[in-house]
Amino acid sequence: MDLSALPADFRWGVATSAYQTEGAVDADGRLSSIWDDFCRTPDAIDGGDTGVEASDSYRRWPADLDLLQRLGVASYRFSIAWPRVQPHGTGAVNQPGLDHYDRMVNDLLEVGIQPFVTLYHWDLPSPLQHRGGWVARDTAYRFADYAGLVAQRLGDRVVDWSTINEPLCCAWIAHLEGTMAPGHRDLREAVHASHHLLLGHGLAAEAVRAQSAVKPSVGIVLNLSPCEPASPSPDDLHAAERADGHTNRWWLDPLHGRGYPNDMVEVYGIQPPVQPGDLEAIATPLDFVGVNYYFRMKVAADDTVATLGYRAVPVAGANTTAMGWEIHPNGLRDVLLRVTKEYEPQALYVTESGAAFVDVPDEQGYVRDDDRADYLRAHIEATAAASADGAPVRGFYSWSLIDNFEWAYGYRPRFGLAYVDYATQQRTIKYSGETYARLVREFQKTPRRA
Ligand code: IFM
Repeated sequence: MDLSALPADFRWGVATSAYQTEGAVDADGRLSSIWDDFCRTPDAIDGGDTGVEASDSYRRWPADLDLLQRLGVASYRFSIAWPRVQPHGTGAVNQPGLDHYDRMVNDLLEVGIQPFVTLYHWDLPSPLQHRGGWVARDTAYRFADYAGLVAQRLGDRVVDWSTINEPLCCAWIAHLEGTMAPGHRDLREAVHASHHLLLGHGLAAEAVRAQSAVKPSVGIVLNLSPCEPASPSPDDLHAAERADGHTNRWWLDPLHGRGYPNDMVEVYGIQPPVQPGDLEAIATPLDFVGVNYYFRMKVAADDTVATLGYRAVPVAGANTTAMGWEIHPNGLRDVLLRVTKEYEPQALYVTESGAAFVDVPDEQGYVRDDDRADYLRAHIEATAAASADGAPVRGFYSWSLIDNFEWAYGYRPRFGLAYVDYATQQRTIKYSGETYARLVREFQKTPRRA
């Protein structure tokens, strides 16, 4: 594998999020989040699964730290649970909740692993949802307050911060498609939520900068997909532009000072509720853009689909993961180069790349997941290819450290580099995890350009 284009200080990491892994939903003063509520909604989650236990990471942090060390990664991207730190979403810090993350940061630094903190990975405190959630402008201000409180405590040691993970999911999937918390289906709500998420990002980024004792590197994490027409017909070409607007440009444009794309405002027929100063706040300079990449989209025009007028079509003959997502590593190269060319970011991180496959553990709990190892290698190669062509990509985070709660899909899809036996919560590094550890070791041994 040719990784020579990657910089010498390229950062190898793994990622998780709080609600997907922690469990312990009542511990140390934590209160409910919208995902706890959504999991109680009949038929919302496959198999009626919930995050009540998840991978028990809140209590098993030492075991997860041990895995991180065995993988030899330089950085751990994890999220902080807002409902642990500020259980009501406002007011004073719940110290025991924040103490947990303080300990994690210290433990990571002690073994030479850089913490990469995500402030919001979807677990909005329920009391804020009762006041309108992200549809309400006030939530953006509450998010900035929370971000400032966390930075006040951790910002003397944490350098890398991402504000929001995948605003696309929080706005479109959670408020338009209705399959993520809070499970609404309302275009106006979705557009308003999208604006308040971006505003929350901008205000929170400034709060982190104001409260950190060491100079922070602050960015946002977007799930981006190349959007390609299913055929060369003009209708499909326009459909692909709309898909790109909805998936990529709606986020990238305002974050880079270009405001919301007019073509999409027209498609939605709804103006985002922009107030004076908002677009400037949203366009606060980004130290990096985090890219989560899972699949490309092929789209065909379809008048029967409300508002957007397109549908995703399967790619003939494509290999797919257990999620049914096409395996297309070149799409990662494409999105990294596209962001580089059109938005000129300071730095890029691949903040998530990974795949669910059907894992069959042997008697010792070991999973020989060649499919996931191949996937990993191919996406790392695509990252190196983007770097060779000029993308300022500084790190790669595999999703995920361990198997965890895959939202509405429950526990069936497994993305981990380590297998979790949910009956015992025992972790066993899979073949893909060993492959990643080997690759990281080899990379560190090979001399490279500075
Ligand atoms: O598990 C999710 C994660 O929470 C956000 N990015 C995509 C992953 C796989 O679906």
